[in-house]
Amino acid sequence: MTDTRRALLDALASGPVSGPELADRLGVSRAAVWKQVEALRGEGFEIESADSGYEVVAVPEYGGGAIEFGLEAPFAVEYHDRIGSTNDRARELAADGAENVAVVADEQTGSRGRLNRPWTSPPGGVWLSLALRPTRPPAHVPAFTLAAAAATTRAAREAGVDARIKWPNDVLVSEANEGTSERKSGDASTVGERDRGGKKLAGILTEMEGESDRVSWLVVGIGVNANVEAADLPAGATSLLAERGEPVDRRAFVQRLLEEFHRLRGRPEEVLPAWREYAATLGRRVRVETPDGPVEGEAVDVEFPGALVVRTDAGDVTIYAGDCEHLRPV
Ligand code: BT5
Repeated sequence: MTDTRRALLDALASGPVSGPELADRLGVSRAAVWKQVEALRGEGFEIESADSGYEVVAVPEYGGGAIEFGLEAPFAVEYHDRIGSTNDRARELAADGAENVAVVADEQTGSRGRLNRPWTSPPGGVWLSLALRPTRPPAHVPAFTLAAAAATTRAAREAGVDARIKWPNDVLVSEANEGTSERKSGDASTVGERDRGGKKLAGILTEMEGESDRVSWLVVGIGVNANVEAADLPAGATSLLAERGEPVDRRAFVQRLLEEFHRLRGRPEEVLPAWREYAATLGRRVRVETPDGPVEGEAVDVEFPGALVVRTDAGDVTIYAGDCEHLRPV
């Protein structure tokens, strides 16, 4: 169903096209074409039918069809006004064999971050999960997370927001008072000379199923605080709306994000350079909480598939997973 809609939207995007021609191109009956056109009208598309055929004269502001119309990336979009978690839905679809489906919601009621941390998803955000089936081993999966972070950052920058990436997957906006200390009560082990590195604009949660040499499916969940008031977000968060002072066109934003992600996944050699270009972490003093304990030093590089190299007093340490905090320069 979504595949036919996507094919219909692609055909309509290039100009007026007649019913019989659409039926022919899509390999369905004319009645099926008419039904799909009616469904698009129901979604808010204005479609005129003249002698030259069907013509789209107005596209709805947001929604599945709106994102697919003119999208230069091969994703079908399943849109929900409200859902528990787009990652959960994408996992379901992926387990059923879906590929290149983007589940998008206006609001989530049970969304999560990494390690099952809560993720706040009020209406107006961009809550999006991609169901993918890459022909790569599980060891390469972190590169998809970096690609998603780079794509999100690029889309935010194109929307006029000075976004940067904090390793591995946080998209931040620098705070005007960057570098001021933030003391955390009850955390006596640290000097208190730390900052968050900025306010969090977006986060990414990647989940997968597979065997040691083969990924069966991958879900990349991207949460962007788009048209959300900062007051409706946790402390330390920001939104495109708050940074821009006006709402963003979510349809164009999601299209750019998907197109950029699609471009990067096809060019793995460009992922790290793209990530490095936007990195806020490289060159910074950091403290990373790893499963083996904290590591403190200067973040000097990121290596395939997404490991952070930290220069410590005891030499370089390569970190594959952890929570990273930017420290104030000494
Ligand atoms: C993340 O986790 O940053 C990954 C977030 C992924 C969310 C997307 S939305 C679409 C898809 N569906 C889902 O159910 N999830 C994905 P982590 O690095 O663990 O950060 C979580 C922490 O960020 C929380 O503990 C809060 O402190 C903070 N936080 C929660 N909601 C936030 C928000 N909307 N904006 C900024 N920070 C937030």
